[in-house]
Amino acid sequence: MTREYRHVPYQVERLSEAESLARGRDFFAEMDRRRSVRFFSDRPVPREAIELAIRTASTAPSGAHRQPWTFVAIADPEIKREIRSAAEAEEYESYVGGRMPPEWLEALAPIGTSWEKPFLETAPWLVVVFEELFGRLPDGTKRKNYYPKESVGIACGLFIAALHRMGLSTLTHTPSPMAFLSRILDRPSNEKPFILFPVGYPAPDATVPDLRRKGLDEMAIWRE
Ligand code: IYR
Repeated sequence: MTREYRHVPYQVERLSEAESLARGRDFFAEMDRRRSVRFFSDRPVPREAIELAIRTASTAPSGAHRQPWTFVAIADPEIKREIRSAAEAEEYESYVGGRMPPEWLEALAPIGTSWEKPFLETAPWLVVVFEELFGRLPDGTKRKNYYPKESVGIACGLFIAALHRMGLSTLTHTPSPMAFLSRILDRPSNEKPFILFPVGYPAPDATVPDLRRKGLDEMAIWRE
């Protein structure tokens, strides 16, 4: 049985070209100040900020509007400790135990990452995003999701932008492999850990690698 969504008028602001560009410039300037952060303050972050970021993330387009995501927000120090310990055990294997090939270690060397992840306890919140590989119908049978990886990826981008807008910092942390997150957070097998975001205000003395972003001419091709 197919049921169509009713169509309703699209009520969004219609802007002049000048206003449109002015907003675009402002937004770009603001987003261009965003950096991934590994040094967090322990200053508390209200739960509402996390709620707003999750709600912003959930405005992402998704394949067949299946919204294939779950956000687990953790402030409990006990769970954060457990996550840090499990993440560091995996990362130790990767960095020190030889699981990451030399080429990968070389690629990361300029960023200065290591198996140690103190931010997993310092940041007041950890938000683990799960990708829903397939859904369940009321009778328990599987219901296919479409483009879940792309959908969750877009949602994560919006999540990052929302946090930045609130003056909060995060990191797209992907301890590998991430199965321990399903176990610790008790998520079902149709959900796969996607990204672990530590969230907080940056430490007052936080530093970031002096990276440069690609210029427009290095990434855009025009066929006007
Ligand atoms: N998961 C590891 C390794 C790592 C991988 C990439 I690709 C990075 O850009 C950064 C780190 C870690 O989180 O340290």
